[in-house]
Amino acid sequence: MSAKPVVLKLGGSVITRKEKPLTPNVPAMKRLAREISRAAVSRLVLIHGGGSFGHPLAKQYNLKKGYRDASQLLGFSKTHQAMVTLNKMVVDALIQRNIPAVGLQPSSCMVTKSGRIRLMEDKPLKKLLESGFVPVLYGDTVLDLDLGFSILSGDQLAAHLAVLLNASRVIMGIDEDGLYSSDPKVDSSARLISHATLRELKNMQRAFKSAKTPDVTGGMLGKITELTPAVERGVSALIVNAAKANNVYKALKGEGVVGTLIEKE
Ligand code: IP8
Repeated sequence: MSAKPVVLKLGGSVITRKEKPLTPNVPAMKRLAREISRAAVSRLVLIHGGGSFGHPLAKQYNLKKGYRDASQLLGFSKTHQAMVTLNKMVVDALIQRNIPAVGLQPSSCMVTKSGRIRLMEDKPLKKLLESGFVPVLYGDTVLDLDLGFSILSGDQLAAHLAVLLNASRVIMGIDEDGLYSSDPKVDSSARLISHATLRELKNMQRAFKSAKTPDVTGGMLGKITELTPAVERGVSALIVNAAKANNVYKALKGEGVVGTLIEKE
């Protein structure tokens, strides 16, 4: 029997310069591709966020809440196309490191209902994985049964695929060391939580309600909310700082790493 897959999400704030529209963080992408290559995980699905490619455009055209008027159609196209461009850069960096990466467009195989994944043609993804490829998906603009269209976050996608593919682990690579007892940007007594059970996680959710930078798909609170159903089904979730060298490598290898491990109990 082949090993259970690992799902890795790379946050948009790690692979792009979040404050500069449409600007990739090329050194970070190259370093992460090296780390992923060194870790040589046998079945890996990669997902990346939008950062400065997806979010400013999605916000400008007010896409998340769905269709309001025809002027948004161009915004949908531009946002999707910016994500295609970012995805190509990520896939190129992986191929440079001899990883057989293949980009998959969520908008071409998924439909949401009120922002939640409702339909997915999953055969190409499953076949790619079985064949030894590394599929690379991303937060995307998608068609929505109720709203016309919406924004599908990479976090929702990562948790959804972890359940769908019966993954052993979902690793969330962000630009913080993990979950804190309160917001470390405003509270100097904030403490890094290295391990949390589902029950502790639910109690903790209130602490993350003060998001700093605008993020149309939710910051830390959104991450926790998305991960909860996957953890409930026995997938362990690990949040690590992917902006720091070797953390993603260690997380993929199952080595000790600074971060937050969330387990069912
Ligand atoms: O950065 C959202 O994905 P995220 C992607 O994972 C877009 O929330 C298109 C804004």
